[in-house]
Amino acid sequence: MITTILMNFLEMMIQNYNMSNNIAVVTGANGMDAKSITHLLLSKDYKVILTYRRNTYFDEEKIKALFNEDLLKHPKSELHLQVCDISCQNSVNGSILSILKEHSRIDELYLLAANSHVGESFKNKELSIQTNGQSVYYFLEALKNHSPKTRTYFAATSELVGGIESGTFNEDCLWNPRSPYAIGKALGARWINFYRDSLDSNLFCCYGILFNHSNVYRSKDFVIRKITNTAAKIALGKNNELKLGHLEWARDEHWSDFGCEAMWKMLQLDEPENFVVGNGETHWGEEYVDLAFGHFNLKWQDYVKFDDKLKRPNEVVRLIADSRKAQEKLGWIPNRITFKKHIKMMCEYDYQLENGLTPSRPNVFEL
Ligand code: F7E
Repeated sequence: MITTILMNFLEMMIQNYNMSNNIAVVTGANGMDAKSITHLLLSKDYKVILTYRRNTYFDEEKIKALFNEDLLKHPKSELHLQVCDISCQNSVNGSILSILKEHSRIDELYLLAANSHVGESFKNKELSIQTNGQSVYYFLEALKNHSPKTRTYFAATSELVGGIESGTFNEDCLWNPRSPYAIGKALGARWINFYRDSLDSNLFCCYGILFNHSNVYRSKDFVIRKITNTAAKIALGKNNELKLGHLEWARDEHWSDFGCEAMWKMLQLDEPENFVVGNGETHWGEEYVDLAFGHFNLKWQDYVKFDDKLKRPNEVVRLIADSRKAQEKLGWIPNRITFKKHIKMMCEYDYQLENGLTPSRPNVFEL
């Protein structure tokens, strides 16, 4: 009798386990990509656990409010927050253990937290290596010991490339990291390969070399948002100049939600592989300012001023992706919106925001 009851109970547990939604942990709750992929995962009925570093700038209620609509639309989805300092091995290990204790398993882990400002990394070299590189080791070691079935995505970066004078960049090209940020990311990517290929771990883990990407969650210290936001302020008479380091840079820029879709697709493959993700077209700094100021019928030459203090000691000039592998194996589609439309959507959002309104995030999957 007791055996039958126990058997039934076990069967029920197994059934519940299999039927419950996928569980994903996403690091870096304050960042653009973490917010963007959380929208995507919630729309797929995931239970998402967003991690954040406890500091004075984190507003739990504000972050949760971003996802209210997703949770209402997808009542099976769930959102949870978890404190985790990725630069500390004890904190990473403790967070993984407490998530496993509370939620029983982790199906997918998205390592997106980083010190992501390339310019700033020259001032905080060691911290950049630790958060952008060594933290990957902390997570993979914790998974190896406590959750070896978890699938992990790590956000590598086109900054590994170091700039290319001509041609495009694919998965086989040599890296030439030119900033502490990129050196950290290179280390993180090497840890991924190590834990995937080494026989005593054999984890399902991979990285994406995402070229520049942005949306309205981009923070204003990155050049694209600095441009669209300041142009909007100038159009509203709230500002009268935009200070930049220079305009001699060219970037291959896609809308962040599309890059996040590629991350998710990478973790659905049968075998883990690394991918380059980018549109395959590059735009010079002058085109960025021309389109943004042009959107408000302004001439950028009347407002843009240059300041050498905003230049980097080591500049990455031109970046352009060859994402054919992602297109073939992930079915990832580049250039779903034009660069002009990309800038326009950010300008429109910033105009409303600076005008005291509460603009909604463009959902590019519904355009
Ligand atoms: O700079 C130049 C700057 O800081 C773009 C990060 O997400 O993408 C991003 O890195 C370009 C650079 O982004 C200013 O020197 C001129 O050439 O917007 P950014 P980034 O360095 O391309 C990659 C893929 C990542 O992985 C990174 O995490 O613009 N630039 N004047 C300026 N940049 C800034 N921020 N501010 C200026 O005033």
